[in-house]
Amino acid sequence: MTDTDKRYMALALSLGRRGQGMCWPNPAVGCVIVKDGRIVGRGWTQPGGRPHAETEALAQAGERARGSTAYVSLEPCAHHGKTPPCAQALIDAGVARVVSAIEDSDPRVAGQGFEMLRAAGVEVTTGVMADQAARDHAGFFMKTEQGRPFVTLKLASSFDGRIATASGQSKWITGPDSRRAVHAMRARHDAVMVGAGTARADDPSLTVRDLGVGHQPVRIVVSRHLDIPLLGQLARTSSQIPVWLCHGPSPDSERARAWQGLGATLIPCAVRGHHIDATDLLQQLGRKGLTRVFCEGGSALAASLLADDLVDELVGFTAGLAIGAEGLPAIGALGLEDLSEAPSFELAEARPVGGDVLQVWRRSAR
Ligand code: AOF
Ligand code: ZN
Repeated sequence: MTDTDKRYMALALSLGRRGQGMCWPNPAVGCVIVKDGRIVGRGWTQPGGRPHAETEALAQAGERARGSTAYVSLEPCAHHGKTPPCAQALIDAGVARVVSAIEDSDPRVAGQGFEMLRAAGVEVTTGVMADQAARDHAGFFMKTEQGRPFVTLKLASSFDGRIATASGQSKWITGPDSRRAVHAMRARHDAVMVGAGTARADDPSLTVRDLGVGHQPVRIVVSRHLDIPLLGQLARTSSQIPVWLCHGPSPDSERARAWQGLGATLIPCAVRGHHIDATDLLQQLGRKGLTRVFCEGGSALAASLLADDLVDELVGFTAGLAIGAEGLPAIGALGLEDLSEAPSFELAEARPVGGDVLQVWRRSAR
């Protein structure tokens, strides 16, 4: 592995990230083809997951792929799926060397892509920038290995961790720069998810706005009783941008019919205690193909996810406001008896955003 390999892999990884939020159920892969020190092809997984990154890059490279090196941010696929295997396409194009970041966790591939290439006499180097690739593909790996999407929990709160005043005022705790950053984060996720309390209190549209982004994530509301306003922003836009409603057993049939009439997808989930079972909820979303979910609260849903150890990343936008104990806490009761039971995270990033502070915390290895 050389510095040149790392440089081209960094480019392949950044191309791959362009597809995040759009390629599910497939991973967002990037590919760069280099011939005699020049880039002759670039590609990334296309919306909906196909064509794959290698197909795109090979098409651009054409004849120049012969004798080239292909940098791919994931192992090239080996299976005959909806498209022929990328490993075979690389072989057929005469690629001399393949540099890959990390093995594919899909059991149909899992090392067989590398084997196929080696058997055909292609030189294979693996593990280049594997840590970054593991982070970029974390959603896809989580879905194939654990059946659930990667979960980012975003909280926008006051300095003292409150998301609303006692009277329920919750809009604009954090500033416009934070809101723009949130929209950019939404765009890189397959779905944005909130609890019913938040849907009722804030009437959010949960869309990506003002960024020139055409793609919109799925909007998910978790509501045991489907108790979500039928005249709000979500209902108004549900025929254009998908709304999925995760509900408990035997919901109110009139509400269910009304939402179905508006084009929403209803997803029945198991219930534990008074709430939707967070583990079952995420398994259902994994079955639907989601790889990356951006949860924006509220406090009950955040607590259910944390209590079941289902939060992979925390994103906090903190404003210089103090709301006090009568305000609504960002995270509901977790029922901890000892500090050692507290879900814990490691700091990955901290920086000012406008007048607020952004923190990103990643789940500690456990
Ligand atoms: C690649 N390059 O850009 C992607 C890959 O349903 P299919 O046939 O499209 O196959 C999906 C699988 O292909 C997916 O589970 C993962 O293993 C791999 N994704 N592979 O070589 C790509 N997106
Ligand atoms: Zn492929």
